[in-house]
Amino acid sequence: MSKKLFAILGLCGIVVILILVACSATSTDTSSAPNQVHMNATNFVQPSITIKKGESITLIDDAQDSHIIASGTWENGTAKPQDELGAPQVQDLQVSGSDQAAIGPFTTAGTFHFYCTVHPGMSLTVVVQ
Ligand SMILES: [Cu+2]
Repeated sequence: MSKKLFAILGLCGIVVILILVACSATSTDTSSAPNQVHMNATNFVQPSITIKKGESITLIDDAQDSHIIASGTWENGTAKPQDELGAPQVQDLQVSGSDQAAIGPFTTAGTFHFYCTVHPGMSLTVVVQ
């Protein structure tokens, strides 16, 4: 009798664990929005990101310092503003400390460049596939 009871309790435990695992997996999926690029005080945390056609990117400022993003890149310490055909044209997109901003959607496949006008060398390459 008590063995049966233990078996039933054990099965219930397994079912509960399976439900918890399934729920946590689902909530992880929804909480991690895709195409995030984090920024620290002076730079993009990653130099490039690859996305699919039609998607946007979200810039997230983890520091207190503001960034001003524009189309173009840094070349040997010199800012090179450049609007690229097929890319969203960004001019003076300000991202304040602990804030975020989106760029996109990117509707054309290609390789596009953005930079921060405040911080020399702060460049981001977006590859759209
Ligand atoms: Cu910056």
